[in-house]
Amino acid sequence: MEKLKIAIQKSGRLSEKSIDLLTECGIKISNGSRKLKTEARNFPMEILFLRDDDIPQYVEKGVADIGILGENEVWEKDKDVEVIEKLGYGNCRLSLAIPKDEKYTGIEYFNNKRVATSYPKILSKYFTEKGINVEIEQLGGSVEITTGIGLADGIFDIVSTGSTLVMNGLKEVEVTMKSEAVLIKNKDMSQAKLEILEQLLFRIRSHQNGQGKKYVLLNAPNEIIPQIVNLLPGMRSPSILPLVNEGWSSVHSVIGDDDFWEVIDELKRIGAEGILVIPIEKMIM
Ligand code: PRT
Ligand code: ZN
Repeated sequence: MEKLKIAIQKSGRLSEKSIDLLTECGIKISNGSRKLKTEARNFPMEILFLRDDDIPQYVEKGVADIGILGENEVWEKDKDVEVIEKLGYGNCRLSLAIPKDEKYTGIEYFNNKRVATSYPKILSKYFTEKGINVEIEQLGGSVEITTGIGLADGIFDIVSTGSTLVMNGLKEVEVTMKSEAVLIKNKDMSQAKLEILEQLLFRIRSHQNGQGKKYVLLNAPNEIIPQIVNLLPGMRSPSILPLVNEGWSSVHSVIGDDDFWEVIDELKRIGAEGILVIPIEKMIM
């Protein structure tokens, strides 16, 4: 039987979360990331553990069918692969930063300056579009120290909390793009493999649909049900079940994490009782 080959990062920021995602999809992996290659025990999938930089190339050539990596790496490597799904972790931004005491005057600041980065392709495209002429110093890492030692006037790098910049006496002056982990695919996959991929995507989406949401059950006197329905629109609409206690109903619905406490406070205020909140593991749409 055909197996879908997926490449994930061997060791780094995305490794654990990528394994977790597969686990959430019910895919059991035997040997962890110590080997280069392993097989799923209960799903037609083979897992390759690679450096993230190499994943676009492996997927383009079809050595792996699909891969998980940061969007930033996909843009930089610019291989002929297709991004099929954003995965919601590994979030970061690609930013320009300069020494904190420099006065920033806007993007023209960078005209005829030297900028150090590990993302030369993305950066040169960015400045070309802006019509700014810069000299790019391409480095494999530790880009943030280059202004201090006189190698560059500014840097272009990945930022998440911003503390690395601060620690190195830099300030972020432009956020050029946002990135997160994505799933990429080879453009020429067999029908059998595409079918396995569909199955995987269905599981990933069901897991993601449940993220950031809670299941809510509560009891309420019938006369306030219209108000509750307004507060809890749910997936389609809430379920309402009569209670043995005459004139009362039980309401079941889904609520988002974002406005969770406001909605709960409002439900209590209008007279809902026995409110139960339950985490959602998967949500099949
Ligand atoms: O060995 P391999 O080549 O596989 O790994 P790598 O060292 O190239 O990548 P890794 O594991 O560092 O990152 C993998 C992916 O995680 C990146 O391609 C991004 O998509 C994503 N990601 C998310 C990050 C960060 N957040 C991040 N903060 N990648 C790197 N950083 C670094 C950044 O380069 C800088 O040095 O963290 C520092 C900044 O962090 P803050 O929090 O101080 O701002
Ligand atoms: Zn890398």
